[in-house]
Amino acid sequence: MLRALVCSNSELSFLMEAHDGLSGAIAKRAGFKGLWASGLSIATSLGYRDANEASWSQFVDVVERIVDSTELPVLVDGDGGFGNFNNARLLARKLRQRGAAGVALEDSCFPKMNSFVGERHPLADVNEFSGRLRAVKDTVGKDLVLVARVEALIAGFGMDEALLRAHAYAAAGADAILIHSRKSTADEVLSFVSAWQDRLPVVIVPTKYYRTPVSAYRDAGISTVIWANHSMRAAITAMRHVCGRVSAEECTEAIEPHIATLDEVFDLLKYDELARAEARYLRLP
Ligand code: SPV
Ligand code: MG
Repeated sequence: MLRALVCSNSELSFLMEAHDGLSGAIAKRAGFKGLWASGLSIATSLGYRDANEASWSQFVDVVERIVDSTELPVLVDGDGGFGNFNNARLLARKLRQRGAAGVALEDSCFPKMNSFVGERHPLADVNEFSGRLRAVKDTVGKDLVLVARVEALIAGFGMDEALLRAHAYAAAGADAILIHSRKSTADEVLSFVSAWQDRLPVVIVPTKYYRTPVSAYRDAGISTVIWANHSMRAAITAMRHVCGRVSAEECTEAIEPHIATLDEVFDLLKYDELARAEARYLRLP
């Protein structure tokens, strides 16, 4: 299913960020057909920075909850693979075991830093990173969609370097290329796509260039848009608001109409199914 979403150039697909089972369930209710297990959002929800502070196993545990609670195809942000080719293929195997549908690997060095923090990130050597991709492809290639993420524009190395890397990663077996940009317009992403000429499907993350209408991406033949961190950021705003009011007012009456009811919580997590299962299976003496 993820292959159909990400690897088709004929229709633009959308992946919504999830950072836990709850945000995954909410995205599913909103109609999203696939999810992005965001490294930034998962790290943030665990109280870590997006700098490989969370271990790969902590990360995989969260992915398991997202997959299990939503049963949607999940493209996992695998950062740089948590090390060399061997760490990357181990991560990919574990993600396959937990039911992920795909993994995106970026050409960063371990430990990585979030793409929007700092200016000139060190990039991995092209050949070394291609080896990481090949190792993942050889290990899980039949079962997981492999997205190679090019950080050259983010790191300020320019379009030629981005294209050179995308070609190398395609040759290494990637199923799609994620081209990332920190610009406030989509210009450089769209230039990349026109120079790339549909060689592999292109995935984008319009976090900074959020004003561009998605029709521009459809026209350009982009395959997938990832809304990478919006539920996590929405949660921060909502929780900050509620905590501030409750702290100041020493009372929850005023915020009660503005937060989800308990019935909504029970509905989201399908407590009704549990009640039906109890009626069927629970025979108390
Ligand atoms: C993430 O969601 O963790 C991403 C996208 O990798 S970004 O934060 O833009 O690097
Ligand atoms: Mg990330």
